Amino acid sequence: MKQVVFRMKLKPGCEVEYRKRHEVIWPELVTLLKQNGIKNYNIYLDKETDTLIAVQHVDEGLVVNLHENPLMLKWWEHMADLMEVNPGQSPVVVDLEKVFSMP
Ligand code: RM4
Repeated sequence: MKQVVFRMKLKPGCEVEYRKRHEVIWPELVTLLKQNGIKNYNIYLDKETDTLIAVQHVDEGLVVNLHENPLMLKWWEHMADLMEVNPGQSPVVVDLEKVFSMP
């Protein structure tokens, strides 16, 4: 299991809707994420910069590329109006590096 941390960008003024859509996240998407080794998945918002920080625990043995998965693509399309996205509507993701850790 490894911790994966990355940032995404929310469009200004989209916090409420972003929260709403995640409060009713599609159960089938949760299943898909878990089946692909993702758990303890939390997303935090820096309101000052509209930056989303995602923290996941990932079972490396289970992770496959979800960029081709139809359900993942459908969710990204669903969220695209709220976020900074790539041409294919996946969110722009910047991996973050750990610079300090205290067990
Ligand atoms: C985020 C973004 C991520 C997805 C989570 C569930 O807004 O779309 O890619 O993994 O939702």
